[in-house]
Amino acid sequence: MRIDIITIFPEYFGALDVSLIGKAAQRGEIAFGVHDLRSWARDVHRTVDDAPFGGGPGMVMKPEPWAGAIDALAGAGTGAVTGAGAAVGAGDSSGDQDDPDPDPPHLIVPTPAGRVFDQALAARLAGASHLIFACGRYEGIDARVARDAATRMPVWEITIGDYVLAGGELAALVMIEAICRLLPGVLGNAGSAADDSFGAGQGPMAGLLEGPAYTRPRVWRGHEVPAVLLSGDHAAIARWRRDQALRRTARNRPDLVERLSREALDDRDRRVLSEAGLADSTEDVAH
Ligand code: JDH
Repeated sequence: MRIDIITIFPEYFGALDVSLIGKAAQRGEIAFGVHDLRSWARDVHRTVDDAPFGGGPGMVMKPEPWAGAIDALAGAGTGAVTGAGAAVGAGDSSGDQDDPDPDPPHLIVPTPAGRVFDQALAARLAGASHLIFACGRYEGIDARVARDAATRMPVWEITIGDYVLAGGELAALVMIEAICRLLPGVLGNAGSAADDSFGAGQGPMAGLLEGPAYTRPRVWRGHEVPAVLLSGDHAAIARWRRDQALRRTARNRPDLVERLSREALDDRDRRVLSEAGLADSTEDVAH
């Protein structure tokens, strides 16, 4: 997979050199390109923002530098990255409307006004061969940039959640990590990404949060590991883990409990949930 990122703060993306994603990039499994939007600004001050039409607070990002960046990078899926100001000759058909790219890049625009990012969307985007992240600042990017790009490629306006960040960079990093760990060969532990379905997808724990995990020492600061986990009774361990998952989901994510199908619950599940339902949802982890 190729991932291009357009930003006025390239330094944020130093995080991509680290850990499993950094190693996958070193092995050539993911190709990252981090691009300074100001490279496509034309004036001596390299201006990328302007006052909003219609009035209001703050500044809006000007469309022209974004168009320059997106046009240059959208042709980069298979061949060389086209730099700012590179000539587009008469023989270059990359911009022709009657010659659509069979595997175009997907443009991802982090924005508080987007659809909410989730694991299903991460999995879909992990199937693309080229992603371009457009990381805005200020009050966001002139709306015509996404509208214009959508005539040539899929455009996704996405938020990572209901809180307000100062720009799209951290949202892009969150999405990139969630997407890249799904790519074959990126994870050190080959089973971990597939195991996600244990919680979110198929299987006995579908739709539930994970319960607690423990490792050595068996007693730490006076807190003991639950005895059932040391019992060697695999059926009892599975049932205990399910109880814990149900209790934690009832407490932290009542919206997920609502979505559980009736058939997915046995009598004991229902009893565990109704007892958990009596708990005060403001109780903390110690209760
Ligand atoms: C991209 C600029 C800053 C701040 C206007 C919006 C009141 C608009 N989950 C997420 N939170 N924030 C972002 C995000 C923020 C961004 C950009 C992504 C580009 N900004 C910005 C405030 C506004 N504001 C909220 N309303 C309730 C008006 C942009 C994000 C993601 N993904």
